[in-house]
Amino acid sequence: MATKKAEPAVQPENDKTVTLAPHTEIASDQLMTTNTGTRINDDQNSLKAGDRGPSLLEDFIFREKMTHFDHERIPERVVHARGSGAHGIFKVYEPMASLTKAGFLNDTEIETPVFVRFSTVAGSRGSSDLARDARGFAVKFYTQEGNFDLVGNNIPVFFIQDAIKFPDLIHAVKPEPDSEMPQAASAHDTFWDFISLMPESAHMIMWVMSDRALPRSYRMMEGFGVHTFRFINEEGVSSFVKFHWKPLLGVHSVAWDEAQNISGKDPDFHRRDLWDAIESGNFPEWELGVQIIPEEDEFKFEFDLLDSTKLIPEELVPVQRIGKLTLNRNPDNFHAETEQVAFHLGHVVPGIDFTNDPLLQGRLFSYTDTQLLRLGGPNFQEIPINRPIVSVHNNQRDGHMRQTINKGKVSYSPNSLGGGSPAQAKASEGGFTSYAERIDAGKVRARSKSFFDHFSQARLFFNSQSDPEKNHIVDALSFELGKVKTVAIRERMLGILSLIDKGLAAEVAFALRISVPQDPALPVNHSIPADGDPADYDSVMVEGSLKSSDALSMANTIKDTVETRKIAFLAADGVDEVSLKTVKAALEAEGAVVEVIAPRLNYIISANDEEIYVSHSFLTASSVLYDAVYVPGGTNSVATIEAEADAIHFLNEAFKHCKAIAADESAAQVLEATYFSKKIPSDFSEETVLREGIVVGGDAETLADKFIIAIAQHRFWEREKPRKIPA
Ligand code: HDE
Repeated sequence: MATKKAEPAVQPENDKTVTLAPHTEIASDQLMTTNTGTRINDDQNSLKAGDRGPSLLEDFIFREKMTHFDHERIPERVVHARGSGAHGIFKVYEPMASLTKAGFLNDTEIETPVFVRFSTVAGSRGSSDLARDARGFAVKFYTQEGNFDLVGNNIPVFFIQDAIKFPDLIHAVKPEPDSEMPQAASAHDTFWDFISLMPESAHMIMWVMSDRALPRSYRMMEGFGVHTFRFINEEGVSSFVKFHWKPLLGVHSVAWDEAQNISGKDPDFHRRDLWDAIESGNFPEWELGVQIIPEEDEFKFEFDLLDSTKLIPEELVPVQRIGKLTLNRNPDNFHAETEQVAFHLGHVVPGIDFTNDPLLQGRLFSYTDTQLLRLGGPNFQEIPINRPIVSVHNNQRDGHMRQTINKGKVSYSPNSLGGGSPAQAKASEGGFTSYAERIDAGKVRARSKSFFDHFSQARLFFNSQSDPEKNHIVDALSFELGKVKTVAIRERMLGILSLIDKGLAAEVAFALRISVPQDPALPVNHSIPADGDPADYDSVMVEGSLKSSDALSMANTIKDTVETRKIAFLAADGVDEVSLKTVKAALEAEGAVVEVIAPRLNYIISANDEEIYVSHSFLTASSVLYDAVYVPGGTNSVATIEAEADAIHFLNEAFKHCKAIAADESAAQVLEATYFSKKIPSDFSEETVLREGIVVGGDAETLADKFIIAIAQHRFWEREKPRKIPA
């Protein structure tokens, strides 16, 4: 579990952060200089002829400052522009030698430094964290054998099967090119036009319409390498491998209405959450999981291992947890680190290799190519955050902004003048050798028929969801297609949905008030070659033998901890100290974060005349920024809170978003003033608390215990059914 450290937060060092230190500038107690080190006497006034001007071209101090400012921006990433990064370490549990020779997966003593960047995909750099979207989960391991990048997402499958469709997919989802609307949203015509013509996206669509696309926190989402990769051991034996990240806090989401509100109240919600957790010593942790498939089992599955629209159900191949990632240090500078970090699937180390997944193969080209534009030239690997922790020796030279001073005359190989250096590394010396997969094939532009089952895993995912999760998918599709203006696109999508699940299609059709096409033909994949026969591109209908998989539902996630959950206490002057402090202490002992919210900022005075710190007034706080809410007792405090419209709204909204709610016995009247007063259960047995998520009364310790059980459940989705809360 994440460890809670005493303040102040430490910024742990590792082999990578040590190499960053010489590049780090600290201005404290220093005099101001130009970029050439000349001390600056006046940074307030430009050089002028007379105190009323004009300005003089001679002013090298002004010119340097302004020129640098004029050139501050670099192109944002074409996708995944909005992101947040953190440093950390990775440690393997047991040597993995039987599967891979990768050093960092074999030495249990080594703490491999990592830099991780989380991101949304579609929005631009300044967009909200809470968009309905996949999340990027990119990890750079600075290993003793060079950098290994695991550039994954929080969803284990992808929209398309062949990289050549990626520009089309992204053009469709990005804001429409004439109006540049909508920002960071897939709910528009061009996206659904494309999707409705691409049946291969059906599985991914189920995931992005599910709660997975609305994480509560980056710290509470899974990560996936998506493609099948290869492990290679010392004997050269290869196994297929799928990579997973399993968060130790469980996988949790927010509600869609909540997400939209958070986008207004705090568009940096995920960035702030990650930053604050690390600053306060609540280091986020994930276990690295692998699914291993022996080479000889390549064709044993109902789907193709090279098809990135398919996952391997954990029931078929269990996930072995092989090591732990801990994020323990925030970056010092967003631009230098998070913005300039350059990930690429081609950054591999001996022991890890690629497969022929056509999506993976295309990505191997795209990532370096995009860095050349984004970071301005071929020397981006020399930017401190991108440098490996091992030394670099080759004959690549020059280019814009070259940092390395390569000594000597020789920059070619073979050479005799340099004594043959740098010499190629034998495999026994750690030289990378590609897996000698046998290929014997004609050169064709084609897609394998083994990729044409587009629906069985979309159905598996839908069938695996709990009822509330299914409802959320229906609501999400109704919302997204409701924003689509072209009726024909909505109808085409209903055709696709009915091939996944007829009930799902019927519910979305009901919301849109159009009818589901009866027995729709299996959709043709419309990206067919000009001379192709459409019949050759039909989807095939496969009834997968696995009907449901527990690992796919977030309802089955970890629900036994309240660590790092944010709990709002609504209080005012006259608050009863025992009822506030006892519950606060109990929650904090379990690792939760408590914030007191009051009508005015700074402090309240308790019934015993003690000042109690207030984190937010109702002006700057909102229930959507908290996981649960508690109203402590105290006659005057309760009367003030009951009369405070913002407090009642806070509670109504918390109820609407299915959060745990608690009130001291004497504060019960505050809950009576809410829209959900009729839903307050009269008994508070553990069973009721687990079902309803509302706790009122009892002594403060018992109340705290029950409240903790409720918060750990995360959400009480059953409450959504009546939809009676007008908050
Ligand atoms: Fe990416 N992707 N991608 N992608 N991707 C980029 O590279 C691309 C795909 C992912 O935090 C770009 O440096 C193609 C799958 C992450 O810096 C670009 C295809 C997965 C990040 C690119 C895919 C990802 C990127 C843009 C289809 C999950 C952010 C900026 C073949 C496994 C990394 C950049 C960061 C970023 C291309 C599909 C994950 C353009 C061509 C599948 C996490 O190179």
